[in-house]
Amino acid sequence: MTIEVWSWPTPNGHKVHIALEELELPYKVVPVNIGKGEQFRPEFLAITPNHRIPAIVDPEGPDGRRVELFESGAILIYLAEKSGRLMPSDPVERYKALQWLMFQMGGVGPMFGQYNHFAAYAPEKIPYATERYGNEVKRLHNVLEKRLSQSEYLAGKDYSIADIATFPWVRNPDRRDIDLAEYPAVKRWHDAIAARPAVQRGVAVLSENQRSGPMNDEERELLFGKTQYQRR
Ligand SMILES: N[C@@H](CCC(=O)N[C@@H](CS)C(=O)NCC(=O)O)C(=O)O
Repeated sequence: MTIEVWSWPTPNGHKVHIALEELELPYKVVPVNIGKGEQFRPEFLAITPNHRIPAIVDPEGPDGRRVELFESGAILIYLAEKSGRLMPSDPVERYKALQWLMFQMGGVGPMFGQYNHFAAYAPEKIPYATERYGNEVKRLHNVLEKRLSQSEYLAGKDYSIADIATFPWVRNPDRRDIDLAEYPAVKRWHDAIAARPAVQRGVAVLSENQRSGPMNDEERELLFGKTQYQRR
């Protein structure tokens, strides 16, 4: 049975595309153009009240029951458990995989995202904000560097959903003014993951829609203006 992936080519979308490519599970992408406000459509809100991609619908979940899920971390855990792969079998490494997945979801994603916002999208430059989030981006890279200088992958010796969650955020380091040469273990890990054929297929999903250049007024309004904050 085909899993529906409601998504767009952003780091949180890439995570799910990469996992599905690694697992070779049949899936169909339903594009949700977040620059055109498609995240606010009723059919998407019926799956996720948070109106953010990614979300999945698996018509054949546990015991044949339909599963609808949002939050990329929960989706990665679901896919790993469904397939029995991408999660270490060793119980200690399994908790490590969950720990680093939470570190990505609670730290890397939100902090890097805020840095992108203030460095690239804010209409005025606010030095306190760019400095605060820029410092967090560097601190989080230092944490990753420390871990990856002691361990091949984030969870341990095996590639796992923790790596899949983190890779799309570490890719394109220049967007966050990061030079990976300063983080050699992160660079070693990044290059190994970037070379995986499934990762290359995953980041290519919907890539023809990848946004580039400055944000237009419509996108700005949808993502950061009244439409975004309307009560639904
Ligand atoms: N914690 C969520 C974050 C999802 C998220 O922020 N998605 C962004 C794209 S990366 C989005 O859909 N933005 C649309 C909007 O802000 O309206 C997850 O990991 O799934």
